Amino acid sequence: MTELAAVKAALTSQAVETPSWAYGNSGTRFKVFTQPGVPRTPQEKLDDAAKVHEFTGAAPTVALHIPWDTVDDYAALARHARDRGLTLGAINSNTFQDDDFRLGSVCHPEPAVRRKAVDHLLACVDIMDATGSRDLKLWFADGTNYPGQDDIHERQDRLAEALATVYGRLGEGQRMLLEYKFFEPAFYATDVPDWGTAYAHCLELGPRAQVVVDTGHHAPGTNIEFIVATLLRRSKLGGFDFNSRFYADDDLMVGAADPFQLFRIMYEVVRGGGLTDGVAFMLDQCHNIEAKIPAIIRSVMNVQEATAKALLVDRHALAAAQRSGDVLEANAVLMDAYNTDVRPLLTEVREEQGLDGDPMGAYRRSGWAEKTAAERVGGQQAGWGA
Ligand code: PSV
Ligand code: MN
Ligand code: MN
Repeated sequence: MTELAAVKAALTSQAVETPSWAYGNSGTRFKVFTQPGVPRTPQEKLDDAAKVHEFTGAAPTVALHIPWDTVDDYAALARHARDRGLTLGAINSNTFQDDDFRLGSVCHPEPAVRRKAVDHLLACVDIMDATGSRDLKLWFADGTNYPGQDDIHERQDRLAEALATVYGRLGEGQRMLLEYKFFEPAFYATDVPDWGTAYAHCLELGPRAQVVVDTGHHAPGTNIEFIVATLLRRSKLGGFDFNSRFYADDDLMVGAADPFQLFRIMYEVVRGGGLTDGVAFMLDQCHNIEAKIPAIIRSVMNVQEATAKALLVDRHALAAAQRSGDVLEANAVLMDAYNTDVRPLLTEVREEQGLDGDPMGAYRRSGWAEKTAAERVGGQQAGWGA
């Protein structure tokens, strides 16, 4: 295979998972804006996700959030997805919207509350069995607001115990992905604040527990690509929650604020073998002021562009420059790839797959936005950012 053919093959096989909650109405803590044509049911969210896949050819799976996407029959929901060329992706648990979880969920001081949280996580694994989902994605809002509020050490023990119970319930081929976030909603001590804490728990659990890197969950200036390289080196990178941020957990379109950072991350993914290693490339975004489906299409394209640039890095030239200590040349090799306009290449890749080379235009021309705006009245809130 020529080098160009290998790059094209890698781009064709890359899949980006879109989140069900990105299709619903969302906002900030100040205001949820409603948009015309927004889905009213989990099924309609899948109908919209199918459009993203139809025009990009690169978004075949959809993550669910429980209980936001509660249905009576999950196997039927999986069939609804399959009928539209999709499969159901990660099941995201939610232990942060119940009064009982005021002081935490799996780290709560009371055993009965911890049990309730663990029962929810086990129910999520039941859902995975019905949907055929591979990944259980865990993000805990647990933490404390004041020094002395609870015992930090003991909260880690409670967390480890809960994770071990759920890990033991995973079926063949299922994984547990543990997400970290440095602050919010807790402000003094978050129980899973960083990749190191998540990594330590995953290491203790076993090979099917891996870390999720949400790109919005770091302090400003954090070198996220270093974290990616470190986790990949130990086969502990389960996936990404992609989004972009200017300040904190902004949940804006991936690659919008800092496309160079996304390129640096994708370079480490390519370098570490993450493109073929089961790493899940998920979006975790909300589109509060922009039209949702085109924003998700744009996000998928942004991931593809960063990946294409990362694949174009001349690894031999880079290694030679690095070995000879040629700092400027090494940097130039990387920047050459970053500064390449990969849009014509991606247009070609799409056309070779029988797709329109311009996914944004193709979606606009499809009339889906007008059709859903006329047909759907009373769209569902995403559940997040309310
Ligand atoms: C938390 O901020 C988070 O990033 C977690 O991934 C959640 O699952 C997601 O937001 C949606 O609540
Ligand atoms: Mn996330
Ligand atoms: Mn987040």
